[in-house]
Amino acid sequence: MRPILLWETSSGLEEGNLLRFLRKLKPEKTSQAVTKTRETWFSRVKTLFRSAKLDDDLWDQLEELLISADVGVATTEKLLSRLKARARQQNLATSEQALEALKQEMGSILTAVPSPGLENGATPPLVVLVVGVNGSGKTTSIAKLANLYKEDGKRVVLGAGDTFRAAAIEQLQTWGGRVGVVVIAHQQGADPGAVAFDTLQAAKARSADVVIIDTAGRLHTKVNLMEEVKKVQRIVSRREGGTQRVLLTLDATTGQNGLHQARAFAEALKCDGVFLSKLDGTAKGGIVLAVAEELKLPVLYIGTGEQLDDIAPFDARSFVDALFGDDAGR
Ligand SMILES: Nc1nc2c(ncn2[C@@H]2O[C@H](COP(=O)(O)OP(=O)(O)OP(=O)(O)O)[C@@H](O)[C@H]2O)c(=O)[nH]1
Ligand SMILES: [Mg+2]
Repeated sequence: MRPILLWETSSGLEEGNLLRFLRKLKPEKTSQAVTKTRETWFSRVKTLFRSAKLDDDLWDQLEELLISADVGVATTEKLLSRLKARARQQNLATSEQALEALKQEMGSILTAVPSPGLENGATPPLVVLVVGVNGSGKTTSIAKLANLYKEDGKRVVLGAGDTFRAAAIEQLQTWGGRVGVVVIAHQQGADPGAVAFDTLQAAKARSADVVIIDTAGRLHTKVNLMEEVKKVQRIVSRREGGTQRVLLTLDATTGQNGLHQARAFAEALKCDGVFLSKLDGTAKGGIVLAVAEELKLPVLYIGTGEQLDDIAPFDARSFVDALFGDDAGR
């Protein structure tokens, strides 16, 4: 028997409401979110290519601009060496051609990481455990996702797994009330594993389609707290049926330091993708390239503000176009 897919894949099956909805949302949200990055860095990249000859000086200036946009040293080196090789092999004569090649190379870094997405091919319930350092945007991003799914007609249950921080439970309950979804919670100080377990039970009783579990923010260096979140993951993964995913939130404004912390999470837990929050708050959106290249994790969603609908699914093409301002009029 064919499994019931929560959302249809793109393999010729009928497109679900969610995908249609997301596609509608996508370009302008992405474009707004990278306004600062575009104005600060990538317009300078464009100007550089417009005014300079294809020589070592251009490559040096490009390197500087990419590193200052938080693309990261390793990813910048890789981009430059691929670009230079291409310029040689394809005899690129003009800087316009080189700029086009740069965009293509950026696109290929972003699409090199396999990205099944959270939803594609998932069998209900889709259980998403959200992890990340303190203040990285976990709870807000959960509310945004819950809202998306709810608008798509899915039954959503949230689990208040951050039992550590004072007011964390109320924060999720407030969001849950605003979105109109059930929040399963224990008292502050309770075992987060028990909250996860109860949330899964409640989701089963309610035939939920989507379960999203919040966790306490933690520093990657705190071994006992990392063990605690691993335990929650084990409880989630023991659930029979459904699809379990781990979503890592990363605050785009924290740059290379955030990337370093995220790497530790990715090593400790098997993460399925990144929710890159606060992309609207940084001029250094180049971090997206470093996430793909250095963490080898797909960026699945971006946070574009503090409100419920400030979310966009990540799409490499829209992102690169938005960075270079090539998406006008879409
Ligand atoms: N501008 C902007 N602000 C965001 C975004 N996502 C979250 N925030 C803000 O970032 C702050 C922290 O967000 P939370 O969702 O509480 O982060 P958290 O990871 O749950 O924090 P802890 O539970 O303390 O670990 C809040 O003030 C949010 O409004 C975003 O995409 N853009
Ligand atoms: Mg939180």
